[in-house]
Amino acid sequence: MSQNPSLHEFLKISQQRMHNHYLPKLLYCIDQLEPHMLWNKPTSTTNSIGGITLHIVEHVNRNSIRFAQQDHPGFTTGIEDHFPDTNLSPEELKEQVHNAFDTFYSVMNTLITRHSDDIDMHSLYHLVEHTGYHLGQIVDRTKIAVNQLLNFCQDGINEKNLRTLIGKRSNM
Ligand code: NI
Repeated sequence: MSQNPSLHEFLKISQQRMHNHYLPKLLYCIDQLEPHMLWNKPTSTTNSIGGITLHIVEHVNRNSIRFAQQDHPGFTTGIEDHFPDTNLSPEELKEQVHNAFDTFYSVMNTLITRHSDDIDMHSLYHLVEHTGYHLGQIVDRTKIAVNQLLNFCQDGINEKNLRTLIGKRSNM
């Protein structure tokens, strides 16, 4: 079976954007913060950076499970209120992030090599968009907390490099 070329490229873009853009930015933000800053809430109705991170992790994990098992029945509860305050150490939090993003990367690899056209693009598009949305919150909060700019583009995390990476891998 051969995969629709556009679908194949969409899988690759999603995989690499998650792993080479969002993952390093998220880890970088966690590294900038003092441990207590991760769980600090600016107001009583605002989520902590750690809580938002675990919200992202849960969404990534759920998608990995569903993309790995096409007949998965789905989850009965949503994650819209899932912003747990666990007071994990930065190392423990980063380990959860690493595990979630690494698993997602390998699940995408399986889908790419399986050459199936039966992919839930709605969920994949939502996952990438949702991760970017909440990562934006975390980046903004981190900038305010440490009172400095975070120069991702200058450090090589930019669209040009991502395109180059995807182009190279696609030709392999
Ligand atoms: Ni959300």
